[in-house]
Amino acid sequence: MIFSDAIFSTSVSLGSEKIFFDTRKEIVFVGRSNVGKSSVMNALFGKKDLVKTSARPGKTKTANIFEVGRKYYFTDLPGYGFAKMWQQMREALDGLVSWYLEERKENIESVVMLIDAKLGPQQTDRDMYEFLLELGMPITIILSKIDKLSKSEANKSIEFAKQAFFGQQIFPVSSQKKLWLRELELHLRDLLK
Ligand SMILES: Nc1nc2c(ncn2[C@@H]2O[C@H](COP(=O)(O)OP(=O)(O)OP(=O)(O)O)[C@@H](O)[C@H]2O)c(=O)[nH]1
Ligand SMILES: [Mg+2]
Repeated sequence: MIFSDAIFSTSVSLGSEKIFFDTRKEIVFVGRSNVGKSSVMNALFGKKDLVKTSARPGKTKTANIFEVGRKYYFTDLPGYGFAKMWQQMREALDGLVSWYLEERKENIESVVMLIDAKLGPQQTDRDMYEFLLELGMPITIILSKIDKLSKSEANKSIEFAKQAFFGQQIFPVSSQKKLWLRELELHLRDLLK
């Protein structure tokens, strides 16, 4: 399905200038470590493991950029807010995320921010959200792993997110059970027009 012509393009670490002269439109994925960023990208690409995932938080340590249809970039950023991560590593990864977003600001059509549907927004999510608003970034909210919730719990989670992220578009999805991905796809296609 979907953005099935995605291919890996490159990885970027803090300070690397690799793609910053490229004006292609871009969608970036952010969220707490282990929230399911890489999984949702695989689901959108219709691939099993083009984007590396892991049950162990902190898998993604560079900005991993994928080219879609030779026209767009979809970028997987390292997760934030993983408490047990070595402090210095955590600061470096947070630095990479904020630096990357600022550098690519002009090209980014939306920052897709994933929130764990069951956990709801945490303080680190609120901090990231404030940062994105300050940068003036267009934002899309995903409630991830919606398969873990009953229908009524899912509705509650959606209502809560609507208040926490007032005015933003919110997409509940399950990468694992392939639920509601079509709505997200259409939204992203619309942004990339
Ligand atoms: N139940 C359920 N589990 C999921 C879903 N999506 C991802 N997971 C699981 O959550 C874990 C983390 O998924 P990743 O996609 O690697 O998360 P990430 O946000 O990229 O994590 P970092 O790279 O560490 O920041 C894996 O064990 C996945 O199998 C989902 O839709 N439902
Ligand atoms: Mg990841």
